[in-house]
Amino acid sequence: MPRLRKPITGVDPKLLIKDAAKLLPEPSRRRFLRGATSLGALALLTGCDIIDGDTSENALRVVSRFNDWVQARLFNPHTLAPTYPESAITRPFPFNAYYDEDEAPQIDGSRYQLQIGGLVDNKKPWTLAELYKLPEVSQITRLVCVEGWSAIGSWQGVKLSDFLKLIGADTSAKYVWFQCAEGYSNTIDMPTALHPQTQLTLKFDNKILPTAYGFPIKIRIPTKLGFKNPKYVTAMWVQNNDAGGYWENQGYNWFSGL
Ligand SMILES: Nc1nc2c(c(=O)[nH]1)N[C@H]1C(S)=C(S)[C@@H](COP(=O)(O)O)O[C@H]1N2
Ligand SMILES: [Mo]
Repeated sequence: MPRLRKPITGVDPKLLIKDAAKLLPEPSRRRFLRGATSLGALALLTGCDIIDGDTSENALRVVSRFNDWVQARLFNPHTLAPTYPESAITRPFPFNAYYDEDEAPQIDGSRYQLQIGGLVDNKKPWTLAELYKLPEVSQITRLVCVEGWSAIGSWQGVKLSDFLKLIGADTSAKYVWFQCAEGYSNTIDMPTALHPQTQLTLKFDNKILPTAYGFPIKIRIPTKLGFKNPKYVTAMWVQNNDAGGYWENQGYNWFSGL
């Protein structure tokens, strides 16, 4: 798979550190930036020595990992993403993927089954008929894409935390991994999976999810960037190892919180 992020020559690691420090609350920020200790601290926190990295791409990766580390610790599982009135919904809602809309996977809903695996008591696969019977929650929230656009949409489905409880998932596990029909994937941390707004989405705008927006299942996470919201989901695994994801593996920040 081709790497997307090319090495950036002439990037000053000191500036990168300043950038990373912006995420830190005071007084840790000032302490972190004081003197030559930052490089050492960064190495300590990320378990990676920035000085050993001879390319600036390496430096970027270290800072990115550091950002993930800080963001995961600043994430408040009780802070809700903003919600909007129906009049604010973006119409038409944009489609986005790493391919054109006419290449989006076409899934036969009558034969579809959501596969369940990993640290879960009941690994029985779920048909759509079964999923549509579960209690429905709704949200009108903003999807923010890393490419520089955002849009407000209306999504309905099952609260992911309820679904995880229903299948007897071990919620002390570290991650939930999602596999998609066309090969896309995402791993999310358990606190995000259990966040009250994280949704196993079956509908857009109160209608069965159209192909463009991920039929039959999208995982809607309004506290994360769009690329951490997998569409065309075919499998969900509860596990302790980080299986990465399509863009995460190409250098995008793993946490990518909003
Ligand atoms: N399976 C799959 N899920 C995906 C993607 C993809 O390419 N494949 N793209 C992601 C990105 S980058 C964005 S911004 C959102 C777009 O969702 P939308 O088409 O509903 O606007 O889907 C995310 N989920
Ligand atoms: Mo995106």
